[in-house]
Amino acid sequence: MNKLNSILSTFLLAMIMVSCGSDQTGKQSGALSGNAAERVYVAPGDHDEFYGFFSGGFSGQLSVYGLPSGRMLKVIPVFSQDAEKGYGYNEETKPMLNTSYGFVPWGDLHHLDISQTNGELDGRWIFTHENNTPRVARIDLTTFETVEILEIPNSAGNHSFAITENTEYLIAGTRFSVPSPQKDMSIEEMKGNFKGPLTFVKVDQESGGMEIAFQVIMPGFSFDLAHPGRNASHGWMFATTYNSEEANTLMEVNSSQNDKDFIAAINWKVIEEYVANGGGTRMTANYAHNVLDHDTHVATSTMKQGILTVNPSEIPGAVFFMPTPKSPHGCDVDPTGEYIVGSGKLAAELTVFSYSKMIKAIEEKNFDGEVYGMPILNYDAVLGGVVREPGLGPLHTEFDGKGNAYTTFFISSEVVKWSLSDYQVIDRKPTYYSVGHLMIPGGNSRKPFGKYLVAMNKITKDRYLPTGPEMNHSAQLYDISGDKMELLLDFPTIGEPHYAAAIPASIIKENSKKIFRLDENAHPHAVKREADTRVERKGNDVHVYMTMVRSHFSPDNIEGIKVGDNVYFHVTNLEQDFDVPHGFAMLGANTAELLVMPGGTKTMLWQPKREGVWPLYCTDFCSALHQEMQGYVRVSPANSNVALSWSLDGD
Ligand code: RUQ
Ligand code: CUA
Repeated sequence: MNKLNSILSTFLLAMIMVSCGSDQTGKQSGALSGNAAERVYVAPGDHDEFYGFFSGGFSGQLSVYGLPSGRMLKVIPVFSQDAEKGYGYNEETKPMLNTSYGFVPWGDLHHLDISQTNGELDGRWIFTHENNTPRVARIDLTTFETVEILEIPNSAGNHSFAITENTEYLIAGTRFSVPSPQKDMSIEEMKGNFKGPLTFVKVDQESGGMEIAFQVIMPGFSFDLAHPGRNASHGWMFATTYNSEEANTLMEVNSSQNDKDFIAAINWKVIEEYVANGGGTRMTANYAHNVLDHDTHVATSTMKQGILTVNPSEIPGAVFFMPTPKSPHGCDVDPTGEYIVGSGKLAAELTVFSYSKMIKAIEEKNFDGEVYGMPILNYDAVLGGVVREPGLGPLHTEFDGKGNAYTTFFISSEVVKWSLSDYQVIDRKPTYYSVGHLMIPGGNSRKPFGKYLVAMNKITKDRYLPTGPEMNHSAQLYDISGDKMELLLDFPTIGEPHYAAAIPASIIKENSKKIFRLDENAHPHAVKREADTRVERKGNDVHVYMTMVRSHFSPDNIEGIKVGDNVYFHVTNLEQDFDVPHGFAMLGANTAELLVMPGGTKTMLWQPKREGVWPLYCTDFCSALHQEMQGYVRVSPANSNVALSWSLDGD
């Protein structure tokens, strides 16, 4: 019970720190210098310097903020339905949320990263993942749309996630070890029988398309965070584990028994070669691969079968374990690729491993036993150094590219700046309150843009006007261009931002698509001019081929629909300039509106329940006569013989 006591007192301390913090607003403590407002002010009409992409956590979405202003620019729906945009409601995008469990309308988005070339942000795509139904997703940064979602089979919860420095692979590691493949067995027999698969997803360098390359069947630990090697350490992947105890109950105590868990160092190049030479075993698997077609803008979901698995204990040189104190969470690699920071959540020191020492220890076989047939490296041989008394409850570290690291401390609620050259603490600033992740634009690449740091806090408390029992989480922007960090701004976020990534606006702004040509719309139900609009009946299915343009629908009067019909409205927006969507809402529909982007087509299924005359209208204010953008559908009894007809202004 000693362990439990120490954990309880840690939390007690955390609560005290939080409540102490509540009467320091950050202003009184001098954290705000006189011209802070000026430094985050982006004048009306001016653009922000950075795009910031923030994980929406349990909202399942990704949000886009401008930095330094903290202005929210957009929510990009990824793993959850979004009624505002019709994502996951309209017929075109429903397949995006298909899985081997059927349609899953919600997801828990955790980490994300921007694609890289030679270890630098290239701004082509964002990749992200989901913690509940294991999935990874790709967002195209020319259109800011989710274009691909790939389910990860034989995994359970995906928490560790990383992209290699040329976007060769995404790694998605399981947080919950499970029987692999899944089967009915006693939970008590977990130890030694559950597995912790790490999935390597290959990314096509041209199209960005994702495909599972192989799954490394690791021991049944919880894989928490992962980061790729870079420069010299490119070809390696580092992932923290907790629960090396392989406990299955009262985890807050039972998975904190070992003094050290591990950072797993995985040489994926060795595994890649093993696989290329015919290594590995096929395992049954059933998983969905959902792709939004570039030309039709219609998503398809394909069920795939079988994956290649490898047993790392059979591949010499593939996996080594570095003992890491006290249930490590973050695992962060600096821009040079030499330092690997392991944040033991319950540790008094911050542990930093050296990549070159790791290689030497491997060459000299400086081992300290093994785990399921894979070597444990001698702790002292791989240790680069420790940061002493850095704070309480370290979680994550980012880098400024000038030799400094910044680590968040959840329990003592602060960001601490320290030097990679001598492990000395340089500065510390409080966060309000209880920070989880932090982000420096490019801070997870070879080339950070070390001007700002954003802390993402778990507790908001008194930072904003109270809004009922819950408040949005808070993000805080610090200026890190000088020796000391300076707090400049607070802004609320959507859901829980587990991580964020930011990039200079100049890298992606010019590539943002502005013209959406109608003649490039290859949707099978698109109509490109009003003369072609029509209504067709096939038994109980009625297809309405409709157009929208400022400010009317064609047709806008339809008769001959009957109770019990399945009415498919295929609505094409004839506008081609960006920022001119039209909406489509139908009284009595059991789904969300359509929000049809310029040049695009979307489909709503409406099953009229009652006879009558029912209105439809545009939901998005599109012109001075937006309010006039409306129409009627007449619904007759199931046995009526009202002829099918449609018109616009009597034609
Ligand atoms: S986690 S607060 Cu989901 Cu990234 Cu560390
Ligand atoms: Cu179209 Cu409002």
